[in-house]
Amino acid sequence: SNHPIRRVLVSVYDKAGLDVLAPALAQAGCAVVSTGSTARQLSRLGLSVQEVSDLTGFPESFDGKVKTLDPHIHAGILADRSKADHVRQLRDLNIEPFDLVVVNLYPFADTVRQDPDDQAAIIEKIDIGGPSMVRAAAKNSGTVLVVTDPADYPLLANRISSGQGFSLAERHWFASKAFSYTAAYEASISQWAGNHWPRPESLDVTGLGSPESDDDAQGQELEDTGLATTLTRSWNMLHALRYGENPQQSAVIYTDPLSQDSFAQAEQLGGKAMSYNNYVDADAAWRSVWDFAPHIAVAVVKHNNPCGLALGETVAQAHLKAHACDPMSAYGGVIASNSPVSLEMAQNIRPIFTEVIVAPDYDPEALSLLQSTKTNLRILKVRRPPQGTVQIHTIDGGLLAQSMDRIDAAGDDPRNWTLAAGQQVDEATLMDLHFAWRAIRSVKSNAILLAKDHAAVGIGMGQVNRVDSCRLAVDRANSLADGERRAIDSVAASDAFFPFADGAQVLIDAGIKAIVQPGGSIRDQEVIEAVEQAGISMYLTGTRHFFH
Ligand code: 93A
Repeated sequence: SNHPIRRVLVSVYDKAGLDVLAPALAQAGCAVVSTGSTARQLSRLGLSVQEVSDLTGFPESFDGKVKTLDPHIHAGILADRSKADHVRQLRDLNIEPFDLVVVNLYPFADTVRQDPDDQAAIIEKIDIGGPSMVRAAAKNSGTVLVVTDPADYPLLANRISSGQGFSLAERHWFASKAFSYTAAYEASISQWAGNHWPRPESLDVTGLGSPESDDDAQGQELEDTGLATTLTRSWNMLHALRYGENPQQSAVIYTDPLSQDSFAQAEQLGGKAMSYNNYVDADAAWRSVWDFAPHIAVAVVKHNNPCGLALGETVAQAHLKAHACDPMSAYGGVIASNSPVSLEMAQNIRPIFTEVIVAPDYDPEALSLLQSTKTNLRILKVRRPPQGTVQIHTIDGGLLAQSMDRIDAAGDDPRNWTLAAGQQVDEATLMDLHFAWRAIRSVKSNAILLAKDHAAVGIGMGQVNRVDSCRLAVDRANSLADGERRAIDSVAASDAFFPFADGAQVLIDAGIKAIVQPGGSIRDQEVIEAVEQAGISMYLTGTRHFFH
């Protein structure tokens, strides 16, 4: 079933590798048909080619928008030579079939990345003729070979020169690759269009939601987050990772072809290759520090949870305060900063075993210190704050998608908090409550965070009841080597309401001075009474920040 490759159609935007292909085609004496600038390039490489316009008798027209959209091309790709009837039609119509189609498409995603708002330029890069040829050739892979990836040219050239051709199974594999290529291409276009062309008021239809859902407002809100378009998103495989969460799991990292300078596209300036867990933890840390911008914030994250989080006058100070929260857990952690890393901070990190550091930039002396003294430390530079708007969670046979939780709800602004118990606190205490409330967003539920001077001092996370999270937070705050009881006079934040007074009582007994929590439990009154009785203050936000 190895068809000899005699007649070839080449139309490529990316001319890379044609120098590998042209000599093989020439040597094998293939008849080559090609579009404008591809034909010119192949001629320069010493190959004689027939211009598509010569074959079709129709000029490349409308700025090249109509080049290969012609039966002389498509009949030549689609005719099934295993059918006598098709062979007869080819002869009657005087059309010669193609054995090989080599195409790559206009660079749509690259053009979006260059300027997502240059609509005219982007639309110009929606390739029509290219995908048509690729899909036609892939559909007819029973007889036609389609090649869309310049990385495959060396193999292709080799088989052509040796006269070996390709087996049916091989043609099928290339066809499958080609379908993935056009599918990803369409997905990029759909994603861009979905983000840029929202449904106007004049069209009274909701693209999302079940037929029985009459909640138009919610549907519109979901569309506005880009959720619907995210579901059609194509991803670029960046590379395979050594393994997944555990060595027996395989793993790959993908990036969004339309975004740039994102965390997934971090520039690595030193250290070993990033692992799956490194990516998970560093992403969590990176996201948490940006909840505090424009203030300087540093987070230390372990197993997707902060074990330290603090603001500082300087980045070095913020790091020292974050590290001091739980120095034992910080061992082998990930450090994220929302401000450039200074030499002083780098000097402080030097003795601490750290897996990853991620920051928008590094002072040159800081970078060279880290690079020269901590050769295993993965040093990541990420140019832009987190851009993500949608979170996806797979379930068996499906997936859940939701808009990203941010610190921008009404209840995240202290001016909208309700004082439910005790006196209004002073300005400094209120600022600590505000800090604790922002910090709790990053902590896995059930989450309790104690804070002092814009720094976490005790974090209880991931427990299956809130009382244990309270105990853990207090215990961490009070278990420093020097015996200081940091829970005393700290403030506490809870990511969701207290279902009973018992958790709050643990905090009260530890000597905290104020609590911020969403409220909304049917037993709020019990909690309020316990707090009243202790003579401390409690604010209700009305917003919760579960993070599972
Ligand atoms: O504008 S198009 O959608 N119209 C076409 O008929 C057509 N045929 C091929 N774009 C078309 N192509 C694309 O042109 C190919 O996919 C390829 O990317 C590019 C090659 O053109 P040139 O050889 O002039 O560089």
